[in-house]
Formats: sequence, structure tokens, C-alpha cells
Amino acid sequence: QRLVRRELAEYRLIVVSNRQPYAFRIENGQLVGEMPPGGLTAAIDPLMRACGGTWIAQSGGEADLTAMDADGRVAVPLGSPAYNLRLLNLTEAENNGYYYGFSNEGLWPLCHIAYTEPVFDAQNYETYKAVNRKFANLVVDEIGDQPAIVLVQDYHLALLPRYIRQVCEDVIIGQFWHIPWPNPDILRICPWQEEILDGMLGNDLLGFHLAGDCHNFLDCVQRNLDAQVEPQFGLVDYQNDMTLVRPFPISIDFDGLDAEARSPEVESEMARLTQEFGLDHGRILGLGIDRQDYTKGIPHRLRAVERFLEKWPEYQGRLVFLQAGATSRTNIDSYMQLTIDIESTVNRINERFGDGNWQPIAYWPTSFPSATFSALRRLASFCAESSLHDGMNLVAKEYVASRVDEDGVLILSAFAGASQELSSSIIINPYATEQFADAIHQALTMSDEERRLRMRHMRSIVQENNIYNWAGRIMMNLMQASTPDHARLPT
Ligand code: GDG
Repeated sequence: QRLVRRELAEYRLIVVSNRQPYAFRIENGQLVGEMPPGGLTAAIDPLMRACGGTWIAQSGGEADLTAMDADGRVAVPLGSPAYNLRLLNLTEAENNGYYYGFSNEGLWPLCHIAYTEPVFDAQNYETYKAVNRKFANLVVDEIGDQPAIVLVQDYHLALLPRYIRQVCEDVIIGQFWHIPWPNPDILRICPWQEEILDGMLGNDLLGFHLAGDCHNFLDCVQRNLDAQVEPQFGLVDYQNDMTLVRPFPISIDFDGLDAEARSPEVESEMARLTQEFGLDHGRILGLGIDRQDYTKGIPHRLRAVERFLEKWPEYQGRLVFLQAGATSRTNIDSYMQLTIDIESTVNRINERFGDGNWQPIAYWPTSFPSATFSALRRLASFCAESSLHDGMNLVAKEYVASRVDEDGVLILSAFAGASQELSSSIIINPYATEQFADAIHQALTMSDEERRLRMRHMRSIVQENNIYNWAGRIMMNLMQASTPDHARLPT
């Protein structure tokens, strides 16, 4: 690791993501910039602070315009700058075509098996290409003539590695893809599959969450491009360039979340919420937290709670299931429809079982301070994450990290990447309502000892493979991938 750090110091570090890590606002006429909580920023910001360099991203709110200079640069953290943000202003039309259109109506459903049809609109794809080019121009400008490492985040920027490589042959480029990768039969639905694959093979290192995603990607390359693929090494040789394809299961800041869960602020939130839910009067809390997305299986989860109450009526009047988390991508039809489905399911279940004193489902479709989420995780007897398909699912890992009392049961979909590490959860198939309802019953009747054993096991796994470990492994593999004979180096 020391060697990697020393080698890193010789390079200019450039991170590129769609969203920028800081939220700026004007308070009493003063510019304030805070980092909203989030694992990715928590991992990459310390790296940037240590190495310096530039983080390139789309500009967000109004205050970004005040913060940045004519070139879009802001030195952060404000007051004691360690690196630069370089923000790209996109028009509404650009954002609609690139972000909502091709990224989230096309690639997102293509990569997730959730039976939502991808929309591949040629105009949106043109805009996606144009915006990826704009990002590439900023990256190339930042590189100048120095040796550089570029770390690209996610599916919004699939073409960026190739666009950079066309100008800067020697730069080291790595990309982490935060969502699953489909098999070749599904990828065929995308009319521009070869271009997307070609774009991603501009990388020296390409990371996915799971080995299965890597295999799918290699199969797609083999099927579509004139490339030599060596699956046993995770290597692609294409147009005289090598790309190393590796799994890096993402994680969370375990120690940070553990410490927060023990804080006085969270303790007082717990006291407030205990009263609010009547947990001091024998009520039991079940919890689901999600950015509202059709891949998360929220209606499936609610139907399982309904079946549970039907099967074990003694829990009527006692169990409250809270579904929390803000709506997202709300101007896309499938997301609007999801919100309507969730609301009508919540209302139907509450009308069916609820009375003046008790409603089985609490529905909080907004964001909350992290102390509130942490307190909810500590209080919930079980947390149910029922994704129809999910690259990883950080909520599952956050629940585990918050359970400093080693109590609580995690019910987790087999189709979430996290289920591969968190094998001591109760693994469910979200489509199998009966089995899911039984899992809720199992969670609520499990012995103290079994709960503790399972939770202790999951905590040790997440503590070990934390977000810093994830970022470190990516950087080490990136240095390895950039050496000419990387195929023969041990990992
Ligand atoms: C993508 C992949 C992969 C949720 N609602 C609110 C809120 N959250 C927080 C959670 C968690 C994060 O957002 C969501 O992370 P997930 O991993 O669960 O899901 P995606 O957003 O779909 O993330 C996923 C991830 O990238 C990382 O690679 O694991 O598979 O789909 O931290 O706690 N936070 C706030 N308000 C909310 O309403 N503040």
C-alpha cells in the first residue's frame, strides 16, 4: 500500500462523476459548502484531500454558480482547500437527454432485471454522447501534459473513457460501474451496444460489484467486438490495449456509522421515535429505507407485510412497518407510476387492517437527517430490503453497521449484490410473497442467541470490507492495470 501511495504521488488525480460531492448554499450572505452523507463521497474525498487534484462533475444548485470561477472551478473544502472541483453547467435539454433520457430511461432499466422496458431514443443518445464529450474536454484540459490517473464513476459516463483515450494515450483510466451488467441477450436491446462496450474499453481498469457482472461484461465483449478475452484473468485485449475487468463489492464507512449510532444525538432521536411508534407500549417496528425506485421491490415488500398480518393476526395492532426514503427521478413516467402504486398499496393495507389507534404501514416518502435514519435502524426489529435487482444495496450494510447492540434481523433479497456477503441475513425472493411473509415471522420469532450470532457475523464482514478498503483496492488494481505486463501480476 505504501508503494501505491508513493507511486500515486507522481500522478495528477482526476475523479469524474455526474454529481458533485459538495452541496453549496448561501447563509447570511456567506457561501457554505457541506458534504451530504454518502459512502462514495466519504471514500473519495479523503483520497482527494491527500493527493490533491480535481473532481469534475455536473453543477447542481444555484449556489454552485456563486461558488465557481469563470472556468467552473471551486477550491474545496472552503476555507482550507485541498483540491479543486470543476463543475460543468448543463442546459435543461442536455440534462433531459443525457441524465433522465439515455442514462435513466435507457441504461438503468437495461442493466436491471425489473421488467421495466428500456427506452432508447436516438436524440437522447446524441445528447448523451455530446455531454460525455463535454466531460472529456474538461478532463483533457485538466490533464494538460502531466501523468494522470482518471477515476470515472458510473453509467452516466460510459463513453468518456474512450473519448479521453482518443486524446491522451498514456493516461491511466479506471471506471467503477455502480449497477449490474446484463448478459449479451439483454444488452442486444441497446441499439448502440458496440459503441458502449468500445467506450468502456477505453479504461485500463473496469470495476463492477460482483464477479457475475464481470463475466456478463466479458461475454458481451466476446460476442460483439473483435477482441481477445481471457475470462480467467478478467482481461480484454482490444485494439492493442488491455482492460482489466474486476469485481469490487462496494461498502460503507462502517466505523463512522457505528460511531454515529452510539452518539447522544441518535440516542435522543431514539427516545423520540420510541414514543412516536409506541415501541414503549409493546409495538414492534419493521423498516424499509430506499430511494424510491422500481428496482427496490417496495410494492412486493408491502404485499409481504400484508400477507404476514393475514397469516399471523396476533401481530395486528402490534407491528408497524415504516417505509421511508425520498422519491427520485420523478419526471420519468415509470417512477411516477411507482409512487402511485406504493400509495395505493399503503392505503389499501391500512384501510384493510388499521383502526383509529393503529395503522400497519407508516409511509414517509421524504429524506431525513442521518441521525433519524440511524435511530430508525437501531429501533427496527427487522429491516427488509427486497430489491428485484440491485448492484449492491448499501441500506442493508448500513442497517448492520448501526446495530451496535448486535440485535435486529436483516431480511435481504437474493437479487441484491449485498446478499453474497451478508449470507447471515434471511435471504428471500421478493416475488415469492408467501416465503417473504414467512421470513418476517422468522425474524420476529428468532431466538436472541441466533439474532446475535447472525448480526455479529454480518458486522464483522462489513467492518472488514469497508468503503476505505474498497477505494484502496481499486487504486491498487489501477496501478497494477497501468503496468504493461499486468496480466501476469498477482492481485
Ligand atoms: C446505486 C446502486 C449500489 C436512501 N433514501 C434516502 C437516503 N438513502 C441513502 C441510503 C443509502 C443510499 O441512499 C442508497 O444506496 P443504495 O445502495 O441502497 O441504492 P442506489 O441509490 O440505487 O445506489 C446500488 C450503490 O449505487 C453504490 O454503488 O449499492 O446497488 O443502485 O446510503 O441510506 N439518504 C437520504 N435521504 C433519503 O431519502 N439522505
